Amino acid sequence: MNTKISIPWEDRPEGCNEPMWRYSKNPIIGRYDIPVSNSIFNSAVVPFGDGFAGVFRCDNRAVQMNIFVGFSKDALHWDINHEPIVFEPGNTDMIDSDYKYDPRVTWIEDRYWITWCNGYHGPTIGMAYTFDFKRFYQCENAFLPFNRNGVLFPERINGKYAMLSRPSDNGHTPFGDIYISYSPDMKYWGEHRCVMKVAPFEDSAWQCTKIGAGSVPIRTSEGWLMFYHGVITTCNGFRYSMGAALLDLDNPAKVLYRSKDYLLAPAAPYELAGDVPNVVFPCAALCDGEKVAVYYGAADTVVAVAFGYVDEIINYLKHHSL
Ligand code: BMA
Repeated sequence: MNTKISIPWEDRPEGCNEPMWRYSKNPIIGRYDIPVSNSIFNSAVVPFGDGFAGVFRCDNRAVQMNIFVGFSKDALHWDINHEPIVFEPGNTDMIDSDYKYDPRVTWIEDRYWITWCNGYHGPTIGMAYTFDFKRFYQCENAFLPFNRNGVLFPERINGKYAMLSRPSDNGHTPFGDIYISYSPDMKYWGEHRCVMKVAPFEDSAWQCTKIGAGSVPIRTSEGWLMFYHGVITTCNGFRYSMGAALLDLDNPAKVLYRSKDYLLAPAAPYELAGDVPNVVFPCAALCDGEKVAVYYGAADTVVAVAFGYVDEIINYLKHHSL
């Protein structure tokens, strides 16, 4: 956990008893915030220099999905480049990429790593690194197709890099559980283990169709705190909500606690209406050790933020766990 940074924050609104609450000025990024965009959503931010950098999913007006870099002083007001990221070869030959979406970013050891859903004969996990958010080096895809929601841990675990992911299909995937994989070098991944499965409908229906890792896990004294999305299939299609899990620090395949009650579900107008209604899709979290700001895509159209206190969220998980 980074204890020096000043993260975006707004106190809990009066009368609110929820474990997390929305920023009053949501959405922080609008769908047309850059000239080419149809929508800007499911995006990731990290502390960078004396401010913040982000990797944003922007679908253009041909609805081609790509990732763009942006910078901010306060992590709320963003300047997003008008052109998508151009990659150079990293640890392999340049890989085809029919599309790129749903980025995550984390600092590991000496550089920032970006993972995203990469179109290579179907969706799989693309990877790249950058030192400066100016030059980007695309590496081997982590897995075979089909896979989505690849999220790296911010440090090695027992000497190896670790990534969560969600094996899927080539379409809108009516199933999906969260797995963990390990790598000695960020290129070859193995030791795949199941971490969490969907919940039984009768126990926690909001996450009974599929689940996927959301934010880069945050190290706390009690475990890795990770925000994830859970999906229910309704008569109008999928509904995406946000929960959290606390994973064992030494063996993150072991779930200590996991949301039975969701932390945030579509309810605000910008979550209910958009290109895909009823979507809350977390992709990043900024944490100062005490407070957390979670960045999520809303209705596949805009970017929004929700706040909470780490100890309250962990406490809530303990008392509302599956
Ligand atoms: C998933 C991905 C996400 C999207 C979600 C809801 O399969 O495509 O990018 O937010 O569906 O449409």
